[in-house]
Amino acid sequence: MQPTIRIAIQKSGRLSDDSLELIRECDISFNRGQSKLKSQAFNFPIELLFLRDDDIPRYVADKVADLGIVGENVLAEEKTPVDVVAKLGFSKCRISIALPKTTPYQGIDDLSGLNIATSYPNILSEFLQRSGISASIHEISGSVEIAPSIGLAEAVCDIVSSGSTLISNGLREVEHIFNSEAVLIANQALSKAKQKVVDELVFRIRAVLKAKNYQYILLNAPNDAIDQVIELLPGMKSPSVLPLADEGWSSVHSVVHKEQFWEIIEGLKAVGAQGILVVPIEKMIV
Ligand code: PRT
Ligand code: ZN
Repeated sequence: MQPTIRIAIQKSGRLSDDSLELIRECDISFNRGQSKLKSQAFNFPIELLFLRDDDIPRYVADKVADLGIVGENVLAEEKTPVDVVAKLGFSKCRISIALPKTTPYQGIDDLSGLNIATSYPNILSEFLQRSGISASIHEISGSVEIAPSIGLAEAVCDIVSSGSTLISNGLREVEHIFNSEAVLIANQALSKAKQKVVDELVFRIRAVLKAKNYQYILLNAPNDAIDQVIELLPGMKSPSVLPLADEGWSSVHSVVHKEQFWEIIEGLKAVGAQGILVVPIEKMIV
């Protein structure tokens, strides 16, 4: 019998919805009561544990959970010994240093001697060391953005996503020091049996994540344009070409990367493709 693995997920916050959605997209079903601390999946040997995000790396390192989903910022700050199994592509943000917009800034040397407020003292101190800058770090646990206006610090180092929090506090981003997104982490000493279940889950996650970047495309094209169509549509291996009942025409099926999509469509129209259908892909195994 397969052992049940445990995955730690943020109880409520910016990582929660996307983490749960990813598990559901892997066709794993579970009930989540509002105040529940754990939930057992019905159709996969996994239990979900709902925790504060900052506690997740420690719980995984201590084997209370086998896996966890957490931001790279938390991981880099805590330096907990866990394995990063996969980048998950959501909760993207950066850690930046910001100054009051009235403070002149020519370059990184202007940070020398400043008092910088942050909840990320380790990430900040590594950056300062790397850059050869000597500055004071004032660690605070929240509302970092108000530190300059209340006279607590001359600069801040905090998470930025849209940048609107900085702007509304009269601050300006001057150095972008760390990039983060949600990652799947694992305990470093999983048993063979648990590793097998983890591998099964990771296989599903990769298939779901890969599919998010691609779309399936179907179109009709005159036979004399097929070579040009194929050149435009690389596909996973090469496109499928099927004859249409209408003589002289074929149907072409392929997969295109979302980033190249509109460019490719223009090319396809130009060589005579018609009836172009584009459908989302749920899972992609290559
Ligand atoms: O309660 P718990 O401890 O579990 O949650 P939390 O409050 O510590 O974390 P939460 O839910 O706010 O964030 C969880 C993770 O989401 C973070 O560790 C990051 O990896 C990621 N993330 C992505 C963000 C943001 N975007 C983000 N914008 N975390 C925080 N912010 C905050 C930031 O601190 C600042 O106050 O949003 C503000 C800036 O946002 P913009 O859009 O105005 O720039
Ligand atoms: Zn937290």
